[in-house]
Amino acid sequence: MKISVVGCGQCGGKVADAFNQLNNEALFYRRLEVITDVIAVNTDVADLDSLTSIKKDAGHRILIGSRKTGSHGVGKINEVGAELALRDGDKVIDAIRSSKHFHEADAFLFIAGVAGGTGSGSMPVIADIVKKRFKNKPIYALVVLPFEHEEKTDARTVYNSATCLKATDSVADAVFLVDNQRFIEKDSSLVNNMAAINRMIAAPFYDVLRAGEEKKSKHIGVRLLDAGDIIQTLGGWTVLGYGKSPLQRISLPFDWRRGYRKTSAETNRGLHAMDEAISNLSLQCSPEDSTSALYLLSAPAKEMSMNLVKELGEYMSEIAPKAIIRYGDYPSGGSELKITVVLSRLNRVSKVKDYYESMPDIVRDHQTRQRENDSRLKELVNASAVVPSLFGGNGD
Ligand SMILES: Nc1nc2c(ncn2[C@@H]2O[C@H](COP(=O)(O)OP(=O)(O)OP(=O)(O)O)[C@@H](O)[C@H]2O)c(=O)[nH]1
Ligand SMILES: [Mg+2]
Repeated sequence: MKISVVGCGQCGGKVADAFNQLNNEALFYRRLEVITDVIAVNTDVADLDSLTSIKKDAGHRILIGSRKTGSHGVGKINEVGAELALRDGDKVIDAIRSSKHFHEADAFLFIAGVAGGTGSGSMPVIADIVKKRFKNKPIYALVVLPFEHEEKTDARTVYNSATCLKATDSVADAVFLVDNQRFIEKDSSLVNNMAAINRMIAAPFYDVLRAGEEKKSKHIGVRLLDAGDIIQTLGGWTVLGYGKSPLQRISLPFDWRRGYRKTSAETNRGLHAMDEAISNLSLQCSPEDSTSALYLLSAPAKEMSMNLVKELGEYMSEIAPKAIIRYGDYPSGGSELKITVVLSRLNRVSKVKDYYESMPDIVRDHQTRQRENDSRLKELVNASAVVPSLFGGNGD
């Protein structure tokens, strides 16, 4: 499946940059591409300059609202991000239209961090403009949720997250939820390594897209996961997980047919990788709440038997009993068995619900603070009434 990627704001741009790097690598090593173009949109010129692999021209790094922000960002006010996107959205449409391979894209992927100002405000607005202009391509969004410490220290973080999530859900055909906090819970060394996190976000997604685009027969699976499967699976709130198991080679001379021992070792490897994928979901949620799911098994061809595929299918339907399950196998090289799981059409996502439910308190607190602030300022102005003015005075 081929996609056109648009990253908004710093986070969106950086994750889009990671997608672009993966695409360059796939082109170099495998002569295949799944991304037709990658565009970054920002109000902050320094953020655009810090990207490493996205093409440098004004059609790939698009600055919006520079007159209003002086090219320095919107400082977390996502309403301003939305307003500027509405005004300058045509720049993105022009860039998409002039992209050479755009007609090959099966869908759009919009990316943003929900907690900032530019990406959070502009991404849903740009996605909406693009949706109206290119009606026949599905719109997917990948949204990055903030770290816990960001939520705790600043109410604006939660405000931006809730408003962005609501707007994105109303525009996108599917919303991939990625929780930054999950990455540092698994590996604290990632705290200061955003580039590594971004690659971990993009890589499994890229694998799922790539499996159906392979051209060499040795990389084409028995059950190819193509654009149709992915589009049919995706809808509404969606999470993605990734797991792997090392392959221990059994190279006994008489191992010419699949004996019981090998089969069970192979199955255990598969189930282990699937367990890891489920416990590594991009946002904590219950697989039972998914009504549409897919998994991609990738390993060297000789490590993937029909029995393994069958066992994984049965296991997946135990984990997500209400879901229609699609799958694919992807014969790839390497010394690992990898499984990527997508759980879609989730009907319960407590993290999103928590954001929404905390809004009344946030708005009330904000209004109270605003009133307090206004009344204190008024007291100061009143007190200043007895102080002579330096402007337009009579000079005596
Ligand atoms: N995973 C990941 N998260 C990021 C990255 N950069 C920022 N974030 C997260 O994104 C949120 C902040 O959004 P940014 O994208 O920096 O903000 P912006 O859209 O540029 O908006 P303004 O700077 O306010 O104009 C926070 O929750 C950060 O933790 C990144 O490269 N990767
Ligand atoms: Mg920024």
